[in-house]
Amino acid sequence: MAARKVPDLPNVSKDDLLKYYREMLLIRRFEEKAGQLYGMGLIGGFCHLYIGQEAVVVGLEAAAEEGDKRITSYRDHGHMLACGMDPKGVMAELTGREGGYSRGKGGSMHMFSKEKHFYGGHGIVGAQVPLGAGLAFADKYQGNGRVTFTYFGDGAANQGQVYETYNMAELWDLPVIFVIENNQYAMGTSVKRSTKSPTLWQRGAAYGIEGEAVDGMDVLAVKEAGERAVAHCRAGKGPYILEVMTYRYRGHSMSDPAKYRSREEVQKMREERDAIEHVRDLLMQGGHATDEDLKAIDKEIKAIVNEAAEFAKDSPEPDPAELWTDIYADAAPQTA
Ligand SMILES: Cc1ncc(C[n+]2csc(CCOP(=O)(O)OP(=O)(O)O)c2C)c(N)n1
Ligand SMILES: [Mg+2]
Repeated sequence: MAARKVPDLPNVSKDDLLKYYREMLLIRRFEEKAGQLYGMGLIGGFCHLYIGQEAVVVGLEAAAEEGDKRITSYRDHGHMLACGMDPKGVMAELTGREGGYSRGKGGSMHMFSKEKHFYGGHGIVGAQVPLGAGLAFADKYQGNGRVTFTYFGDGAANQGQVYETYNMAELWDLPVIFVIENNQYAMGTSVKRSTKSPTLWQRGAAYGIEGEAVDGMDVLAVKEAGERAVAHCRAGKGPYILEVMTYRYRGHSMSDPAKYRSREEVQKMREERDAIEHVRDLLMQGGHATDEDLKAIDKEIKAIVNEAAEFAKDSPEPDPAELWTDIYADAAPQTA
């Protein structure tokens, strides 16, 4: 039997809406906990939180199918959770423990999951863009019908390698979705200070690539745009660009003093545009969930996150002998 539809929202069922709520909340609570652990000295190095941008990955994952791939930058915890990676393994990696996805040797920016088709976590701005096109090249070569979500930021969108990649991706009709997460800032530089062109997605037109801008604080709008992009790629029409307009509430990384924007600006986005609050309103106003129901979900999510943090704290640090493992890949089998 088809799931019950939410009135005035013909394209979404109550169950889907609750699913998106839960998934976005998991990312937010996970990131809040990561921020706490960082403050306690349990996470070292860089740590870039995704708080504020949750609707981007949750909306796009809702448009993806099993086997589709994703690759992103260093701001990657949300992408990992949204594609179903285990919060315990992610948190243990953040804290540099043996139970982490890279056995504690990669940290926040270097985690991968072959099972979930998550290809990192890349610290060099823009580096993942040609790699994403390479993944799509492999899929096209194998004719397996898969698409690759290649995420990058507004700052990365000013890099030359992005445009070299656009050219090749369109030339070869690669099934790659270029997702520009426009969160308005590249470290302390606002988009307004770094570029005069009003939109980033339209730059694809120079290479013949179609695309669109989408409201990244609205998970339903992101999902819909994602479905258009996926359909375009799976139909063999080549790449597609989604410029997702979003906002990060926290600093660039944990060491950002955030002097380049006002508290009021951040506060206004949180109060007026928050993606989780938006879905909460839809559920409450549609009469699909009570305050109690949503509190119970929050409790459940907090328990998952606490369990992940406990797992991370209890997991041992990697054995020193591990310094010499996983450095080189095994040689690929040679074919005649
Ligand atoms: C090639 C390179 N140049 C500079 C840096 C330093 N750096 C790290 S993140 C960043 C800003 C990127 O901003 P954006 O692409 O908008 O992504 P966001 O952090 O907003 O997610 C810079 C300049 C880097 N890591 N790599
Ligand atoms: Mg940015």
